[in-house]
Amino acid sequence: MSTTYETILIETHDSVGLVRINRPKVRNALNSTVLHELTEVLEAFDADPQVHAIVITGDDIAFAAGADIKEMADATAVHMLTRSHIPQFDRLRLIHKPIIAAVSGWCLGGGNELAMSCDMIIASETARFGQPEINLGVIPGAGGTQRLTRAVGKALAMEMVLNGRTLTAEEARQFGLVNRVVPVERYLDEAMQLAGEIAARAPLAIRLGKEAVNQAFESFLGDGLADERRLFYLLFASQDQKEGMQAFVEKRKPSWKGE
Ligand code: CO8
Repeated sequence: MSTTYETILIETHDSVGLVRINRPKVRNALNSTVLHELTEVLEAFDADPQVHAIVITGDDIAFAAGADIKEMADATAVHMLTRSHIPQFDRLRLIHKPIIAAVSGWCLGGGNELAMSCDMIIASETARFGQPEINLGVIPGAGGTQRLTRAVGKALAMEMVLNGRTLTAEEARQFGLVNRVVPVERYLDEAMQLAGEIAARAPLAIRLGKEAVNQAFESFLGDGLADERRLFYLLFASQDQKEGMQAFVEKRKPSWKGE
């Protein structure tokens, strides 16, 4: 992994990898360089045995105000089809380790799609969520119509996609888009703490638990139930399952090996 990037900053804190989108002058708009660098770092964290969970954040003013409109404004349909950076989102879907979005300020368009591609969202009280693409004469293009609808339901998703309605952090929590809302001074610490707690748990169960919950989003119920059962059975081939259940029986803390 290269240590310096043009548009993001990376750190590791114990077993948590942290990525900050770093284009504050343009409200962290996601140009092709951000998406390329972000994907590269997430894949590197995914492959790093020292990292067990990942946090993505922006800054207090913006998580990300969407795709970079200036980069896209003159694109043709053929350009978008053949050279768009949206397929990077498909690579994000393949990350095995849990990813938490720590969101403050604007979380719009592709920024909201990025946050929703993460596994959980911790929001500051100042966070604002929306899919304002309709104001630009387009629609969400990186999963917004699908993930938003599954998260908040059809009626509200329609209002957001067709009328550009934005949600306050508290509304987003009530509608199930975000896990919790905390003061702006705390959102990153809160996300790092949650990531740290998850990172200390049994790695194989975390990986398969993420896969199983995502199946609920990405398959019909019957397929999801069958997949969940298969993954559940599979964990009984791990030492961590033996250790976890034995530790419970012996009333002691388990020691996870990731094997
Ligand atoms: N793209 C490019 N530049 C941006 C963007 C953006 N999305 N958002 C803000 N900026 C720039 C502004 O142009 C401005 O630049 P400059 O200083 O050079 O004029 C600077 O950031 C500051 O912006 P504002 O002065 O407008 O700041 P405000 O605090 O007044 O407003 C807002 C902040 C509300 C975020 C406002 O900037 C805004 O509405 N931005 C556009 C939001 C938007 O429409 N997002 C959707 C974009 S389309 C999209 O995401 C499609 C997704 C499909 C695929 C996704 C792939 C990643």
